[in-house]
Amino acid sequence: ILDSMRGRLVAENTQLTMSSIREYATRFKNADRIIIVACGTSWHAGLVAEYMIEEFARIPVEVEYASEFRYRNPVIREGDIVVAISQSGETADTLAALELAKSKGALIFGVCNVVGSSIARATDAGAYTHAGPEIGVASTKAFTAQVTVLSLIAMMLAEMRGTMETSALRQMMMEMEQIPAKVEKALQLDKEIQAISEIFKDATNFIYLGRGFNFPVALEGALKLKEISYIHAEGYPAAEMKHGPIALIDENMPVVVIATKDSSYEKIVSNVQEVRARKGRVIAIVTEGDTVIPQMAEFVIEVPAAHEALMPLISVIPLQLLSYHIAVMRGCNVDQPRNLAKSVTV
Ligand code: F1P
Repeated sequence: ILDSMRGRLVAENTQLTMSSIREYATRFKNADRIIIVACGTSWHAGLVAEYMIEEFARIPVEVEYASEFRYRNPVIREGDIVVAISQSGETADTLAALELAKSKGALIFGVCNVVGSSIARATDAGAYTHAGPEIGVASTKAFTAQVTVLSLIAMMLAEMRGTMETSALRQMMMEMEQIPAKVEKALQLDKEIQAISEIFKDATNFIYLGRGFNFPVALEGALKLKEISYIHAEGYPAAEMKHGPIALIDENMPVVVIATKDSSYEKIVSNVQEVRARKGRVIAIVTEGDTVIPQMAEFVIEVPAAHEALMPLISVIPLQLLSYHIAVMRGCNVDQPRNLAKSVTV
C-alpha cells in the first residue's frame, strides 16, 4: 500500500515540476532535523506533522511561524530539511522563510495546493495537495489535504528509517483508506451542529481544548471561528488550561473540547470535569459510543473512531461546520471575511 501511495505522490510530482521526496530519500532518511515553516491553518497542519514525524519516524521537528522565522536569526544547518506548507503557495512570509533557509544550505520541501505557485517553484522538491481551489479565503479542505500528505510523508520516513513495524505501518495505511468514508459521516453532523450553533451564535468568546494530535485541531477550530465569525476564540493544549486560561471559565464561556478516545483520553476526561466544575458550557467532540464524556458535557458531537494520529482529519470537520453555521447566523460573509486575503502577499 505504501508503495502505491508513494508511486502516486511521485507520479503527481513528476508532472507538476516539484520533484519528489524519493529523489532526496537519503537526505530525508538521515535528516538531523526537520523545520516546518508555515502560516495560519498551514501552520496547524505542520503541528500535526510534527507530532506524527516525531512519533513514527523519530526525527526531531520544529514548527515555526514563517512570519517570525523570516525576521529572526534562526540556526539553520546544512543537514536540515525545511518543509514549507502553503495552500496558496503565495504567502509572502512562507516564501521569505524558505528563501532564508535555502540561502543557508537547507533542503527545501514544499507542500502546496496551487500548482506552479511561487512557493512550489522555490522548493527543491515537494508534494502537491490537489485539494482544488479554496473558494473561501479561510482554509478548510486544504487543511485536510495537507494533513493527509504529511501523514503519508511521516509514514514513508518511518518506513525508510525502520522506526515502525511493517504491520503497524500496514495498519495505518488501512486506516488511512477508511478516512474518506469517516469524513463523509462527520459531514452528516451538519444539522446537529447547526442546532448547537444557534445556541452559541451570540457568544463573545470561545475556548477550544485538545491534547496530543487534537491540540492543533483546537488551534484550528479557534482560528476558523475568529476568521469567519469574528468571535474571539483561543485554542489551548488542554493540559495548559490550569496554567492560566482556567481563570476565564465561568457559566458564560463555551468550551469546545476535542475529547476523542486516544492515549490521553483519561486526562481529557479530567479536563472536562475541571471545566464543568467552573460551570463552563462544554461542547465535546467524542468518539462514537463514548459513554463517559456525554454524561458530563452539555452538548456532545459524536465522530467515527480512527487511529489517534489520523483523528485530526475527522475531528476538524465539526469545528469547521460550527464556525460556518455561527458565521452565517451572524450575517458574516464566510467566503470573503473582512480584513483577510486569500494570499497574504505582503
Ligand atoms: C495561510 C493563511 C491561511 C488563512 C488565510 C490567510 O495561507 O494564514 O491559513 O486561512 O487564508 O493565510 P497559505 O500560506 O496556506 O496559503
